[in-house]
Amino acid sequence: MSQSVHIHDVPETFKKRALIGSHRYDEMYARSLKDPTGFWGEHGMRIDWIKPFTRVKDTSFAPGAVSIAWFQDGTTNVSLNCIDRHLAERGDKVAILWEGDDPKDSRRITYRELHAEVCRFANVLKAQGVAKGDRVTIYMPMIPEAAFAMLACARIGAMHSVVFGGFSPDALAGRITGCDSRVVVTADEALRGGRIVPLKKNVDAAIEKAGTVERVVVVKRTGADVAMVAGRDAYYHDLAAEVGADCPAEEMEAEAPLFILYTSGSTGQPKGVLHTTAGYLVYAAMTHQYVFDLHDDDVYWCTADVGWVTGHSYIVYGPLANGATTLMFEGVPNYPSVSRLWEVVDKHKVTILYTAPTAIRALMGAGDEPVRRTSRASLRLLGSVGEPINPEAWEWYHRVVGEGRCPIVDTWWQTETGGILISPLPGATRLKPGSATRPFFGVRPEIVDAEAKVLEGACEGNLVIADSWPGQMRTVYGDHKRFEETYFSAYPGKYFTGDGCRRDADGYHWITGRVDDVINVSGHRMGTAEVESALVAHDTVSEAAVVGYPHDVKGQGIYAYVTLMAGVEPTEGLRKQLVAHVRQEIGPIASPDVIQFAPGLPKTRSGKIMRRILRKIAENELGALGDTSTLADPSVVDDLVANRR
Ligand code: 6R9
Repeated sequence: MSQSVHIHDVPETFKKRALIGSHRYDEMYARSLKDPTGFWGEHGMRIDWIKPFTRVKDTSFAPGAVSIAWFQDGTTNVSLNCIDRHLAERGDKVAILWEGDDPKDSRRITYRELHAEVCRFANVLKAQGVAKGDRVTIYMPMIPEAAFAMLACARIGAMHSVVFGGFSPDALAGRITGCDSRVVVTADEALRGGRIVPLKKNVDAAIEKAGTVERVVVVKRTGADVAMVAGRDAYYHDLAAEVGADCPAEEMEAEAPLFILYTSGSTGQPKGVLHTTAGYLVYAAMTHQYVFDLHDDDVYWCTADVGWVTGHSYIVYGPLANGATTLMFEGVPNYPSVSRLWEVVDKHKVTILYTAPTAIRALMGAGDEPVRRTSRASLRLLGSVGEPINPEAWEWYHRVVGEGRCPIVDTWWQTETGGILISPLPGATRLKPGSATRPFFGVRPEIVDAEAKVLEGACEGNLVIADSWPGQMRTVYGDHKRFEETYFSAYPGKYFTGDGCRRDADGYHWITGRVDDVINVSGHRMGTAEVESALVAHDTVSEAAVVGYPHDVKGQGIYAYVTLMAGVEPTEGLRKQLVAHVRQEIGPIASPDVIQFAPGLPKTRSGKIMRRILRKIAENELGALGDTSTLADPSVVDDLVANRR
């Protein structure tokens, strides 16, 4: 296998100019493991402190006593670090470069303007009664006001919970009540790919289910005439006119909560992943600087949505903490044409582009010409995130998009990890297409087998992390027990990632995908349990089992086996209804690609659904069904195979 891997050397340009070369990586990595306190004590100084820390690392993964604190006796404020401290030297530098859905729309917001905008937004929130420790739900399009709202929360010490604008009212309601938000920040409508998303209307529907909301702040995006509830809803521009553009930043403890971000797991409803102040920011800023080899003149573009962790760490917090110019894109890669990404690169002279394999595969499918007709001469580095990137897509991204000149950093990490844990550093790491390569400083990945034995050398198994790093999530909001059970019980004393991983003889890591019941559809994380519970909530459905299967563009598609209530006819119309029902319950990203009506599901005698078999059938690996003799009724398998879609 390793013989067939096409290795890409570090380009000369990066050898000369990169922040971290290969010797320096080896040295720094070794030190970070040998002396974490000394190492992070130094790197903790990359942010400004109000009161400096004296303690560095207070972390324990011990069973029943997991607790994680970094720099805990220091105080600071994230918005001071992302804005105010840059004003003296970079006040006129563009902080946020916004590209609208319509190629004619763009905005440049300097650090000085960002300061005024965020202060004003913070004062608006305060006037709505938001105080330190409160939770604010942000349900916004990709417009600068989304970032202003996040930073405004950070400035006054409120936690934000950003909910992706593609989620349905029901999903939004669950996330509002999950953290008892009294205030929601939204926009009248979102605009994506020329299409309208009725955000305010969705908020109204969500609030009917979630009783906690007292105030809705509505930013005007399209100017549509939306319903406003008197006493509850107000337009941002009206509120902003009544407050000043100066707002002092709250002094926050290092471990004060910064944000909650809901993410899918293998069981139950989405969990509120909690990140805190200082460790998160140090880690987001440091990974952003080193992984992207950031220089002061870079124009950096991450195409994620702020509704996902990638948008938090690598559109907003990491880049702004580093005083970078971060591009924020409202649109989609194929509107108005499949050349859009490359046109935006040329228009704004983007130097670093960070996107997802699903976008790369979709654009690769449109051929080379839409790329070739643009220049892309400004690009010097490419990045990938969200799911494994197949070597074909990697090579296309490298050869066609990057003209063979730009290294690709394939960055492996998770909502829970706060920042990148495994990735090449472009000036230090020879690249193997499809491999996330080596750990970042301070990160101790291990590969374990089912018996928790740590495997050495070249091996394959489950990926765990043996010690804490500053960006790690601290708890599941309001449910520390669930935090311990989810991440620290499978391999006691270690953080379990939920991913499988192969390590080759060079110590390179190849993520093989989730080993739990989480699927990754176009880089979006989805719990099969969530889709199942949406399906069984429909009147006609008695039982449902959902698995992932390989999909050319999305990475994984959603395959649902559905058992109907007695007497219900399995029609095409019903199939469409069920897909629509899941979209309504969760959102379009959860739409099943395939629904197979199944009179029975394969179950063990104790009633447990054998997902392994369902996965094999969905993958069309019918020869590999394995032992079916332990099933309560082995004949259901024949029916499933015969009616495979
Ligand atoms: C950042 C983010 C996390 C899951 C993760 C893994 C998959 C992310 C990857 C990757 C292979 C990469 N994943 N990056 N797999 N190579 N470079 O995506 O967070 O939405 O929480 O998803 O995504 O399976 O466990 P999140």
